[in-house]
Amino acid sequence: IFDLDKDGKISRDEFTFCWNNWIKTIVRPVSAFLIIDVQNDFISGSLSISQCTAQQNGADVVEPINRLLDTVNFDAIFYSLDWHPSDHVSFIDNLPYRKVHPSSPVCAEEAQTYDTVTFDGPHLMNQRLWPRHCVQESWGAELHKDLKVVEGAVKVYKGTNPEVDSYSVFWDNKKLTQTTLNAQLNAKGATDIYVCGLAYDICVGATAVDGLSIGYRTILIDDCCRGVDLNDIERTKKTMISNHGVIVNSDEVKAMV
Ligand code: VGL
Ligand code: ZN
Repeated sequence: IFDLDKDGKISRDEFTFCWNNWIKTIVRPVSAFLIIDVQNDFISGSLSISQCTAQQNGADVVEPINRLLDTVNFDAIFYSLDWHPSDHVSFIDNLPYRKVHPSSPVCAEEAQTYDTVTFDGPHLMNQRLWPRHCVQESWGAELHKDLKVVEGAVKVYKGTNPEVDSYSVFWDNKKLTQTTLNAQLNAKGATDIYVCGLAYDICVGATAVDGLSIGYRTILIDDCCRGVDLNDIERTKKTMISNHGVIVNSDEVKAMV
């Protein structure tokens, strides 16, 4: 019944027709757009990813994200914000106030920004050290001024516990506490989450992988992400694919939603 192309595949037009007229009416996907941490500090502030090994420009995500907000009819829209208290465990300048365990790969005296140390405490915890960034209410924690903030969208704040970092927008890194994201997705009946933002290999990757493990159909929008390290970005994509995630470009999204 289908016109197949020469590789025996259904053509894109035909697929779009089937998707819109038959599949969607049966599956009834409910889409949520998750825009992760498009904040000043990651773009031009203290943790600017342009200074990291991948040397990417975080501001590049603003235009394609705005275009999606203008053109795609998502059922729900979420913005996450990295939102740290001043004494946050991930800030390298707070290291003197914390206890590094003897088993740490790097000792407190030698630790440099981007190193991972093992903190002592109720439980041992590996933590990468970052420059002070996204401090609550500071300019660095604000969303980029050109990013469209849609009326009715939900903001989710993470990394608010001084004792534990939070890369995923669902969970802190120790999986001790959840943010409100999952409950709010459930409240809206979301089945499909479209994930993008900063940083690709840190918070975007962690959120997308958690989304898959919770059971959302999870779509990573490649050209709306920028990251810290090219190898880690590749690793993130492989993990997504091996967990049945989908990676697309923003020009493909309109036909999927
Ligand atoms: C992030 C490093 C530290 C991120 C947050 O949003 O990707 N990266 N805190
Ligand atoms: Zn952070």
